[in-house]
Amino acid sequence: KEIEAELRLALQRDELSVHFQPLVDLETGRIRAFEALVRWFHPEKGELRPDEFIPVAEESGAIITLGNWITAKAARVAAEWPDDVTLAVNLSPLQIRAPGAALGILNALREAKLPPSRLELEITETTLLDHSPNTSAFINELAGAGVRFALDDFGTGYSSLGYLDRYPFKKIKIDRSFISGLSAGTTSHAIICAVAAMGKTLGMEIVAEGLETLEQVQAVRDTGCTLGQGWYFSRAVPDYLAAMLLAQE
Ligand code: G
Ligand code: G
Ligand code: G
Ligand code: MN
Ligand code: NA
Repeated sequence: KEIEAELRLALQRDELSVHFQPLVDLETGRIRAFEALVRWFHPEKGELRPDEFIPVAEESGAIITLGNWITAKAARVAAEWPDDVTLAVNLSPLQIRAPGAALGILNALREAKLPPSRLELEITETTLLDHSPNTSAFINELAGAGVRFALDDFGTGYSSLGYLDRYPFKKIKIDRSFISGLSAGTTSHAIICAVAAMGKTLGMEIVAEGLETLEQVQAVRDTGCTLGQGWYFSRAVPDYLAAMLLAQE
């Protein structure tokens, strides 16, 4: 309750910001996308992570306002990037099921002058579990407008392959829990190989998340993952640093 009221104030007081973490092409080393990750700089509590306030915002329904704000803010930043750099935004289950959700996102894109084809929405397996008709309507409406979809945190939920058939995912993001235990001969290694091979057959990009070391980068590249994300390349950084990373390319 308290944090809910504070969150509303925080939006007014401009305490929230959006940071950006690069997704790097494992062949060329070039930045292909940035994932928007929200941050809250609380005046007393310091930096609050999304895990601490996104669930609260979901319970109270504030996630709709917050989510639209994040998308709008990130889209204005991304509109300044080169045309071939994609913006990835995370979506909560509630955001997708809310009436008018798709329209809210399309409005944010229009105001930011970001073409829908440059937005990619990250959805987790857990979000899809509800089989809500609103969820399919949301995905189909935005996909029809050119927005792309990524299946986030893959491997941590039910990992139903039916989702890949039912929804137009262009990308699978392998959860970072598979990376931490990665070395040849492990189950994690075999799983990443299998997912990468499936992605290739289906024409999908496969992202390895949570890459922290050069060894991990080389290992996932050898398995056939096409993109990498993690602290090895960069943490999530403010918009001006993201622009600097792009300028160095
Ligand atoms: O950065 P990290 O601590 O940055 O993020 C923690 C979790 O919060 C991740 O699961 C991430 O998907 C989620 N998250 C980060 N930013 C957003 C956002 O803007 N919207 C939603 N719905 N989730 C977010
Ligand atoms: O759930 P999702 O994948 O959307 O959230 C991304 C989360 O992963 C964020 O909390 C982000 O800060 C975190 N993250 C990004 N790169 C790394 C990494 O290399 N190592 C670890 N431990 N966490 C990471
Ligand atoms: O040095 P710094 O902490 O800013 O960089 C963090 C990581 O980001 C380093 O691992 C570095 O290799 C990576 N990095 C810095 N600039 C670029 C860039 O222009 N392109 C890519 N792909 N990676 C970069
Ligand atoms: Mn994500
Ligand atoms: Na993820």
